[in-house]
Amino acid sequence: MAGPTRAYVGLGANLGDPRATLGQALAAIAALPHGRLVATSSIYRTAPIDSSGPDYLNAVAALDTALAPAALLASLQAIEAAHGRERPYRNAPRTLDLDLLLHGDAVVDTPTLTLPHPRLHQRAFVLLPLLELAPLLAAPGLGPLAAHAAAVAGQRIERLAPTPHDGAPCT
Ligand code: PH2
Ligand code: MG
Ligand code: MG
Repeated sequence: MAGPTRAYVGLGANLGDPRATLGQALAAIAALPHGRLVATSSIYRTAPIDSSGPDYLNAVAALDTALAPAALLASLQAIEAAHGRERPYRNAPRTLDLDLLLHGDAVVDTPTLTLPHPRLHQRAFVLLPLLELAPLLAAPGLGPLAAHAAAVAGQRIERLAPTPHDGAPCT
């Protein structure tokens, strides 16, 4: 049987208490069945892109999972819902957004899931935390992700110092 697959999840929040929410979301991801949380990026403060409201806090998590992409997406959406995520309109400010960015080398194009995430290389708030975790990472159709960093250099993003409450429950 094939081993687990390395997947990357983008986390974002700009309503409520984003830092607390991201911490709780990472704990919920770490508790998902059939896998383990491998690493979490720093938390970044970022300007809203095609969105409104306060600055976002963003981060990326790496996990090894035996869940198929659709099952992992459903698990992430359940965590979003548990944090009061509402979807009044596209790119509305949100209490918690969990985006499946990559699932190994999977290429998926269905109405509910596109892999790699179609905008991951265009958004500093995804690309830079991802490169912090995996500087040499390449993605299907995109090649080495570091090659895309120059194109997002104009987007405002600030890496925040860890607080005592941050903690990557990694083993
Ligand atoms: N998410 C969006 C739209 N715009 N901007 C920032 N800075 N961070 C996000 O997570 C974000 C966004 C849609 O999911
Ligand atoms: Mg998103
Ligand atoms: Mg989303």
